Amino acid sequence: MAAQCLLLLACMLFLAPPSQSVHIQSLNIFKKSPSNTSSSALKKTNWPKDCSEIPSGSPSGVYVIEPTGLHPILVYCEMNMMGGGWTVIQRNRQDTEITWAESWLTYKYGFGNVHTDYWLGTEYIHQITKQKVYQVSFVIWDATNDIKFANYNLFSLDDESQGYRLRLGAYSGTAGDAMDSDNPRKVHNNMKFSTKDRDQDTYRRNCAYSYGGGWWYSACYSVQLNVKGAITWGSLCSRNCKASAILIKPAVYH
Ligand SMILES: [Ca+2]
Repeated sequence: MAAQCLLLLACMLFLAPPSQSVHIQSLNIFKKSPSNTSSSALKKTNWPKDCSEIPSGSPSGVYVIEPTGLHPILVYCEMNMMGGGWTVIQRNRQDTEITWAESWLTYKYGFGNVHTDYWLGTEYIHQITKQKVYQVSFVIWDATNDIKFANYNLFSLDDESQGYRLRLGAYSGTAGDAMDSDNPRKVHNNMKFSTKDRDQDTYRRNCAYSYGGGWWYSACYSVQLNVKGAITWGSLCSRNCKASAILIKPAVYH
């Protein structure tokens, strides 16, 4: 199992475009002889558990992290904006090449290109948010390409048996509190995740089938970021936002 994970990681690194580097905190793992792939050897490498464990001052880019209980995964770390240390779990652009209309299983383990537009994986997001108490920042580039923020001081996903239900804390920011609407038909906080092949929304029909991408639908949405060419954030931009990103890092308590 460990050897397979290492091989997968090596392949992912190999496939990264040469112009876009992958930052490796420790190369010790690759200095072992090929035959020495026992789990004890691999466990000596301590990858960051999320991007907040990467030293401040490091550049934004693609890094290897290993959340507790998971194999190493590639993720984009935002190290400049808002104090840095943010793990990027979603990124999309209006002219994205991916359709976002994927199955439950594809959403579970992630898809897209970690250098451009991608979904990290619902299961991986859940596993990361199990480690500590996390906050989230939804970053929205509106129809005029102005950058807006919606921050929630708590963020977690329940496990798969609970439908990856979304848990958000208190809002602050400039984009508007569109994830936590008073309208039960448009709310996203406390909703289960739905995809075209797994309807867990509160609508009599299937929101994900109708609107494409997987999301925490109710009946159906005021926010939809996982969609091709129709990114929506409440009244800020409706199907014409330029781009989005969802960033998480451990909540700071003073
Ligand atoms: Ca339904």
